[in-house]
Amino acid sequence: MAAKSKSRAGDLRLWRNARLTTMADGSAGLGVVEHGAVAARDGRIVYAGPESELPPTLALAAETVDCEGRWITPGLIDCHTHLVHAGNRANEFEMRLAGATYEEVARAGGGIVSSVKSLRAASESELVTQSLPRLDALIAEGVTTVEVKSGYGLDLENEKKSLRAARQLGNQRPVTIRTTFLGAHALPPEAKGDKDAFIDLVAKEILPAVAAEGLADAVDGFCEGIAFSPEQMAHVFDAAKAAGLPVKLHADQLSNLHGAELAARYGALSADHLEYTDEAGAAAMAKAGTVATILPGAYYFIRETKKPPIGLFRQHGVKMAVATDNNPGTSPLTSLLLTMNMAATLFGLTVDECLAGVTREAARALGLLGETGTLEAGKSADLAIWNIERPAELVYRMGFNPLHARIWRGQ
Ligand code: DI6
Ligand code: FE
Repeated sequence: MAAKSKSRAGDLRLWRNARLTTMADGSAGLGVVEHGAVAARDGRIVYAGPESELPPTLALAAETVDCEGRWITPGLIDCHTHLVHAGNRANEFEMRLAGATYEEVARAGGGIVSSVKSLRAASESELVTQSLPRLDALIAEGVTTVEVKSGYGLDLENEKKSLRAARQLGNQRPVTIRTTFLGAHALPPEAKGDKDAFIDLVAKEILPAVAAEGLADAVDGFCEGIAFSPEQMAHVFDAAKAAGLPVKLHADQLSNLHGAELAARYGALSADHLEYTDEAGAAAMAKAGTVATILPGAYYFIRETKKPPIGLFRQHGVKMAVATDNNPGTSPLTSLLLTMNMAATLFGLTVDECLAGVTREAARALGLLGETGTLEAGKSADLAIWNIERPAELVYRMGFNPLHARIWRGQ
């Protein structure tokens, strides 16, 4: 008993003499607290606010860190990645530099299907080994939660292998991993062009089996001319619903198939990309509480020219998350800081929107807002401590990492 209470006391940690962006929902802007402190017990925040109002019992923490005026933000969250993949597609990058479009590359047998080949040839442990450096790059910038999608396996065994590899990443590093089943990402070669039959297989066999093994936290799909129709995606979403899993959607990235409205109709956690989304789509998302996940890395990399309708999202009150979309085909990007710069520079997001997009709104897009994404009592003590003078520096710099320390679940 004595030993236990001693170890509990040892789990009380305090970061003081800091400036906070609490990002608390409903607080103005970033929820800035000058002269702030954060206390955590057993990995959970028990206090975040002015140091002058810190309860005296917490001031006696076993371990106190003087932050010397540094800024503390919530640990960053990358809420949309295809981090688990094998090999790379630098060859296609060269083709595109020579003039081919993403759709042309895809139709010529390149694109997602070439990554499917590589992933199927890799073992689970090879996948983990290849993915860890990408995860480490995110972690080095203060990321404490990462969403990882499957979608390069496209059959039961390889989809399960991808999701197990993703879960492994979370065992090997101090980071929260959320997995998303993206079976409806592309048509595998063995489907011989029959999209309906493949979607049937995904909905009736692969998804239920993946769900039964608890390998997925959510279900996603690619709703696009080069991928699957809204009707086909609805079939997958019905299966997700039956399995009790929340849904997300790659929507309106290259054309307007009204994917945003479909996502909203299913109460999706998020709809992602959204370059071609129209006002009806934005209105439907607002009504459903579906987060718009903005992915400027893919927009930049494929040299898209149509920007997502940020003005409409603001006007309708759609919450916006910002993520890397790390993938080998359209966004080989492993910097969430640079992603914020792109969201600001390319799409005109404000500093506050960018920072909310990689913290509170990213948590919301994962259904994790009760758990992380803001500095508030009760949440996981996921913190990033920065060597900056003002929060705007996190968005302003390109390719510079001012992280001082990163805390995940209090450690
Ligand atoms: N949209 C994308 O940008 C990626 N997947 C998707 O649904 C592309 C993935 C790839 O090309 O490998
Ligand atoms: Fe994606």
